[in-house]
Amino acid sequence: MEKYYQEEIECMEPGKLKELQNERFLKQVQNVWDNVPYYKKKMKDKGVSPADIKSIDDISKLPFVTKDDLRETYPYGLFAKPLKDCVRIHSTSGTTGRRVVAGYTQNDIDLWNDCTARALVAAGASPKDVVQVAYGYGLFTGGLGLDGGSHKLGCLTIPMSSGNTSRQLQFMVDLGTTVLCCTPSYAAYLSECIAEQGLRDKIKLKAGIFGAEAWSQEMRESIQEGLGIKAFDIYGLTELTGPGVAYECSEQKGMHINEDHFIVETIDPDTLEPLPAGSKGELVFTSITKEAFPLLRYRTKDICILNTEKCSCGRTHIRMSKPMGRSDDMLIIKGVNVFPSQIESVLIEQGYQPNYQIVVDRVNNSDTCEVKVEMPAEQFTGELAGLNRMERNLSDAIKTMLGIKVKVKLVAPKSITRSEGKAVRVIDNRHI
Ligand code: DLL
Repeated sequence: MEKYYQEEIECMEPGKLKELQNERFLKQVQNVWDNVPYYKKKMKDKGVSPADIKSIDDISKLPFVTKDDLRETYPYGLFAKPLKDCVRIHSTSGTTGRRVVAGYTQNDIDLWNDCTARALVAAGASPKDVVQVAYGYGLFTGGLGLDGGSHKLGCLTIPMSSGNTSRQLQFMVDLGTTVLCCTPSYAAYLSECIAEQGLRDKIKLKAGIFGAEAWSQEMRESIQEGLGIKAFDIYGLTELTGPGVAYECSEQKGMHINEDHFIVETIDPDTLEPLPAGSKGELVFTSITKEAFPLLRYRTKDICILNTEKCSCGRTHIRMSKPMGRSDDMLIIKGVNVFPSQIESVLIEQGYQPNYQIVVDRVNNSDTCEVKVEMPAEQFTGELAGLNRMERNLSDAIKTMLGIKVKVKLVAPKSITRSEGKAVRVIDNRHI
């Protein structure tokens, strides 16, 4: 287990870490120049070659890579290794355009598993734990990602995948699951079912590792209370391996980025200029150990704040805040920027469960926004008429948070479809 709390790496003095990053970074730049013609061309187009890159301080001379580059080079155009050296593919669940295909060598998988094992250790797991992996297995990276870390750490791993909620609960009780890994929205649903079925005293859960979608601090508190656990955030994306790019420690104050594998920057998404730590910006990552599918300066579209302060857990790796949503997910309603997680915070603060859907439309050239929210089951009398005051109160609270008026519609408990993976919170009819 000590091996996966890699003190010599995770608590490395910043100067030494930079040395390690430098060495890996320079090797990676040369690697993509030599082995990925698309990169070589992109670098040449920007008038830069490996000779111009002397250290990480020159990183901003390199061109960015965006999802468009990945689509253009689909499926293998950014691979730096021949296919005979690759052992796995994962792919994004992207709904528009071509899917993104990421490749892994065996070494890539081993290092990725180290990253998720670190996340498990940071959440308090040890080989004594029973880890139920309820992220989807398959092309999505969640299932196999946490599964790999759990195996590495030596935990008893239950490879459930997502869905089949009654079997999830049965195994959780019968097999004595202590650590649950799934999306926060599925964790909230499991918590709801556990309460309904009176299973709270029969479960042995102590921690959950939840990520893959935005979730608010209020939602964390609600899950922690419902399941009687500590709920830890985990971040990652397919393009960079999957879960485990960053993870929370016992302090639960931001996610430590695995900086020995990823160099992080934040940029202003409009000017593309690098921003200092502490400013809100788009996350950009450079993978310095990936062999099959290395990405330099990949623009994630995730908006967040970096924190360089030393963490009381002892880890020195920089921390990222919870992403405030993807710039992709950000809605512009009546000219105002709105992230679904802001609405979620208000709902939970007002005593509702995070079961909601935001429907945006355009009527007579003007945006409309309706937030459907489930009535708390204990207050529901079977009658939806006459709830105007509750709806108005909620609408006022949302207006205080966002500055715009939205229509709130209370709906019957359980009428909004539950998610077993990433929840669909927004239906935007303006683009149909
Ligand atoms: O969601 C990988 C993952 C699996 C992460 C399991 C954590 C746990 P993708 O499907 O490629 O990969 O989606 C990546 O999901 O750019 C973020 O916008 C969002 N995301 C991931 N983790 C978080 C998180 C996986 N903890 C995209 N909080 C990313 C908020 C997250 N958003």
